[in-house]
Amino acid sequence: MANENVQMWTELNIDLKSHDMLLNALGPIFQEVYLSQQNRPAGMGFYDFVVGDIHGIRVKELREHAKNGGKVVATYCVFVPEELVWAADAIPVGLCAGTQFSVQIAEEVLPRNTCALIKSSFGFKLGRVCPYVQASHLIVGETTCDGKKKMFEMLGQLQPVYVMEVPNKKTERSRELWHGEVLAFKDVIEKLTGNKITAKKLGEAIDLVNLRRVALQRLYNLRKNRPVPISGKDALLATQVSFYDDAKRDTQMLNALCDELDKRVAAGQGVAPKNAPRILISGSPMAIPNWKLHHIIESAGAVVVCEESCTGTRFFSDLVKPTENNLDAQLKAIADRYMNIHCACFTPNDERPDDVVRLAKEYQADGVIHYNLQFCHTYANEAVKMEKRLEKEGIPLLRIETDYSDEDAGQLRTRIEAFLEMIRK
Ligand code: BJ8
Repeated sequence: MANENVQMWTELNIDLKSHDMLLNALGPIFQEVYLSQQNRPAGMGFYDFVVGDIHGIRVKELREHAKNGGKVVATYCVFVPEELVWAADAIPVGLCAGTQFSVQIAEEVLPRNTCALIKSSFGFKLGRVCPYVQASHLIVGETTCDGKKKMFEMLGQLQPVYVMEVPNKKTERSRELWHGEVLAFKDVIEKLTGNKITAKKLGEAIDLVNLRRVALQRLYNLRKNRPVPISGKDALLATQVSFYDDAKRDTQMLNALCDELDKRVAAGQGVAPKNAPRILISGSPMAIPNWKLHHIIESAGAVVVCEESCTGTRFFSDLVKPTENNLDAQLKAIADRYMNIHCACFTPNDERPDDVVRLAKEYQADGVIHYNLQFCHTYANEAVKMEKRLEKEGIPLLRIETDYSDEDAGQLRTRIEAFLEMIRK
């Protein structure tokens, strides 16, 4: 198996030496963060297995698909409508961008004062250490923030890139622009794959992705219980894997995990004591293997019950509304659904603090930790607004700005412990 993988990575032009270093670093981190947890649901075994062979089995499936003439489309943002990719018999893959390892590679080219997510994304390509990037026929970017826009220009010199224009406002005119972008994306995917997207195929793809969203909603709803039946770390991992696993299998595995959690809830069984502080995290997405903040919070005796982020509720809260079997109506429903993602790239974006207040109540959160990556101006600015809004609501908030390195771990631990102490009183 290991030899098979090496051969596959060689064919994908992976830098084997660097890649070995990356995988060798991941193992001990996963052991410390995940496998050391007590009382985990048995259903997490699937996710442990996925991470254990993170660049193996799934990449092999993508390669098989490509050998049979299929295409692989890589994305970085939840704004890219994956339904259109599935409908053309291509496979979408949400690329990870959560490791300091690739940040260091990217810093040879990108300005240091760029957010870690952008640097990590670019470093994976520049260093040829990610088989998912290498196996993709097209990378789809978006104009959500300036750093990403400019990074995609450089990425386009190394691999085919297409950029969708995400508007910055939520006006009627912006919605029309976005609708046009969705139509243009359909043409791009049809041209890439040589397959026509029909109403039948798109209807099936909408159902496929909606079912996965419903399964994730189910998982998150279970976290509203006290005691909470699954750790924040495990729920985060299950969400992260949903970005690149096969959607049908992923839905099955999520539902199997939820069946088990239902039983835990019925038996009053939790992963933390009933009175453990419950934390809602709000802010930038956390791509694999970015588990830093969850690990610090949960090691300090609290439990993360919800993430208001694109690796959390923004990924699955809204479904594409069912329409008649008509392509125009389906494309409009897709455009409408995606415009409901309250990313900080929008101005104004008052819906996001509204969401956080609502979620904090629904999940019985004792406090909110606002998380933004260093050098991300949109989320850093929204943190100021969020702080004022939550103060009015009487919900404690801690603002954290960090990156992927471990340099500030000690300082973060001290601040988080002090915050938890304050909440406990
Ligand atoms: S829809 S949150 S996934 S853009 S952290 S790269 S904003 S400088 S990630 Fe995002 Fe789509 Fe929005 Fe969600 Fe720029 Fe900020 Fe970095 Fe960011």
